[in-house]
Amino acid sequence: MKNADNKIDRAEDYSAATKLLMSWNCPLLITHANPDGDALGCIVGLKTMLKSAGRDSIAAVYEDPSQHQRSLTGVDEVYVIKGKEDPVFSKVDGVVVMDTCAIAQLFPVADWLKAESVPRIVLDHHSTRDLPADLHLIDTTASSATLMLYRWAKSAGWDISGQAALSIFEGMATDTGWFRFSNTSPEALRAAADLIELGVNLDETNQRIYNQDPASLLRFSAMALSGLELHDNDSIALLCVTEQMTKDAKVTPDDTGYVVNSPLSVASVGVSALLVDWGKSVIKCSFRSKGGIDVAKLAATFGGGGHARAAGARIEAPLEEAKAMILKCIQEQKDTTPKCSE
Ligand SMILES: [Mn+2]
Repeated sequence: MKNADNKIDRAEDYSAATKLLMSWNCPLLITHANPDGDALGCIVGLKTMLKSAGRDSIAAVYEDPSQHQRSLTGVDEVYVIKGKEDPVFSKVDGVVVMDTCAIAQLFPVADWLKAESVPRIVLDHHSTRDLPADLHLIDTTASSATLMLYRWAKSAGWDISGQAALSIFEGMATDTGWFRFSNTSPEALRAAADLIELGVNLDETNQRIYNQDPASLLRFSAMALSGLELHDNDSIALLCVTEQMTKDAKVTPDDTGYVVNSPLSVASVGVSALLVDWGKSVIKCSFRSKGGIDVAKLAATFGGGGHARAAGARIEAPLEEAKAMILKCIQEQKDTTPKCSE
């Protein structure tokens, strides 16, 4: 098994991946913990296409999907791996890891992947990579992992209609902020147009994914924002959330992530960090940036990973200590960022 470069997605790489995947009887399709629309779109989309091709596979996550995640197509049917001793590990003969290549994001499957020499394919568009694989499909310029899955499907000749089209579309749309973020490429828009021709209903999909939040999320948001800290002339936003707040607002841990985006709607805010304190001195951090600060670098400082504008990490430290470390790291990175418009 080997580690990967920044771009491995020539036509022959996709054919080799298809050949390897088709040599397995029952692949396990997995993604990062706390999966977003792109992650879930990958595992559900690939499972659907393999099913159409008459092949078995198991698409799996590590926690019961939240209500928000369940608004995505097919997520109700994904298997939930319950810990390191889950019987699924003895059933599968290959693994496809999608939308991540960071071991830290694969808990609780990480230990099994490290211990077993089960063959594996990685399909990813992130720049953080420490998971060795037999075959990597990597394109850090791809707007989403589902766009890479679309390329793979085209190369393999899989049936992309129906639910597969919807899964791939949902992944592409959510990872690009409904085709608004800077990662929206002409290729992503062309693929989206193809998927609409294949039956994706734009308005239905938009209504189903957005503006469907329960009132509890708004209450949680109000709690989280009440503790907002703004530093360095309102350019750095820090939000802290505790387990108790999620209980008081009656939201699930998976529902906590989205508040990190709120501060970015403020003109002066360039970077936003959300720290979720689950007790036992483990702080789950989400970082978002408008582009001036590379939050993938920031997350990597703490053993995490992600993109330049969206990343995450787990820090083992008390909340106040974690907060101070993050603030210091952001300030240090800011100092070395070339100034263009100030
Ligand atoms: Mn993604």
